[in-house]
Amino acid sequence: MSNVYDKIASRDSNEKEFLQAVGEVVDSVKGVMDKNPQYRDAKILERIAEPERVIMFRVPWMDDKGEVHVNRGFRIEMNSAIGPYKGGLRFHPSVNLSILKFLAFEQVFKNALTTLPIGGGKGGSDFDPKGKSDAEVMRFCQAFMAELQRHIGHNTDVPAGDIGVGAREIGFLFGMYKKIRNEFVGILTGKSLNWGGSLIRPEATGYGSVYFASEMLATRGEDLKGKTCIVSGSGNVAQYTTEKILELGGKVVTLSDSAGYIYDEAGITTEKLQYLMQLKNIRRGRISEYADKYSEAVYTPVDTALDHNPLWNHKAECAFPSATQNELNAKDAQNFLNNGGSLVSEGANMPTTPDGVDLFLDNKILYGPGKAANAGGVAVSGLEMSQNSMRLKWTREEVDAKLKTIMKSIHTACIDSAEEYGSKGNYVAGANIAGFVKIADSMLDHGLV
Ligand code: NDP
Ligand code: 2IT
Repeated sequence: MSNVYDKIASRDSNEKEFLQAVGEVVDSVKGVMDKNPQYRDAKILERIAEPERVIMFRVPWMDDKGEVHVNRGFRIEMNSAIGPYKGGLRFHPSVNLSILKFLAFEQVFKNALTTLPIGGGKGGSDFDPKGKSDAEVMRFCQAFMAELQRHIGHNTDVPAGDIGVGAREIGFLFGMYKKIRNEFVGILTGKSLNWGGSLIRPEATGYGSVYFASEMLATRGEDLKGKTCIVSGSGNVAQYTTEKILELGGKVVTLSDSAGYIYDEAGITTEKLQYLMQLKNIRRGRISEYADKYSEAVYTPVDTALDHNPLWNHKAECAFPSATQNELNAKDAQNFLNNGGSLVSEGANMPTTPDGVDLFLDNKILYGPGKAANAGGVAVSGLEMSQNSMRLKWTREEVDAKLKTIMKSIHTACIDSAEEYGSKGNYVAGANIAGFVKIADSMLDHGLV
């Protein structure tokens, strides 16, 4: 690849996911760098790929039996050129520096695309909330915030949820911040409605991903009505992606978790989705239970011996990967294409491996990369911050309308930037270029800091 990439790769050689995310952007912006020597002179790419600050800390907590545990906490403050650091917290045993740096790096570009004044960051812990009691989760969140509170602030860094961090965790984290600091401010988004949350924030990532898909389809005179869709995951993003697809007349036939997936050929109905939400959000159960409840659905457990995931090998026009990074590889992409698949909208961050992305681009299907397609979540987080600052609340309709407008403008920015740099119809190039130029110009304005 390029000189810049080689330098980053040799310095962070053990950070596989981070290098994957950086490599894609470096590739996309080559033409921009050639046309704009000022970016090269100011070493903008090198600076964007280096976090402004990385905070790592010990999180000691006690389980219900009185045993002490030590987890590792992180906050990556990646880039503040266009606003306070903004991005989620992930609690998952796989969390490490590479994963959080890739997420923080992508967040910088995503946030720039939202049109809102938010910089990029990400954080989390290798803590696994699965199988823990509410009291254990609370003690962990309190221990995590006891340190994180020193580093965040409503004008500095505003975390939110991600995998393993939902309304329950945000509540415990907020409570601890408020107690330690004795101030009630919008230092987190994804808050509950009673105490500063925004309407539509829980729905925003899933709804936004479907709005982005609708925008892509509209370029070909199509819509979602009657289309069969594969959705992966069964958490926040997957649930509201499914809800919006159903509302727009599409059919969803799959959902998954880390243990396996269900295929429901008849289609997931509103009633079945209600059951799923109860199952996942209240009972915290497994997706296999969906097939126990609805006998028409088939459950397939994960088979690690396979070189592909059979989830992506069902006949469908549209796919909405909404679980995690690198969940869809080249074999899966080929299976999806062989079955007539023509649209992918990524609710998850970086769910497709680079060779899978190449296949989608080579076949010229409608492929919306995560940093564009899933930006609705952080966009409504930005709107939550605005409402907190005003100490006012917009209605559901107002927030939804703003979300739609933002997704439309992200789509337009992708199309326009791709075309300007000779990659017509390539949303990956478009998203990376549009985000990059905005951040790069802001960094130039600020001088060498
Ligand atoms: P949740 O924790 O609500 O749900 C995550 C879902 O993905 C669960 O079904 C989970 O299964 C599955 N999953 C997680 N890790 C793995 C894994 N290693 N292999 C297979 N399945 C896995 O998280 P969200 O729905 O919030 O996040 C999903 C994706 O969307 C992530 O990539 C996240 O970064 C991205 N995203 C989220 C946003 C948000 O606003 N929440 C905004 C933009 C992007 P299990 O329960 O078995 O772990
Ligand atoms: O990946 C993401 O954009 C998120 N997890 C949401 C971040 C946010 O600040 O709302």
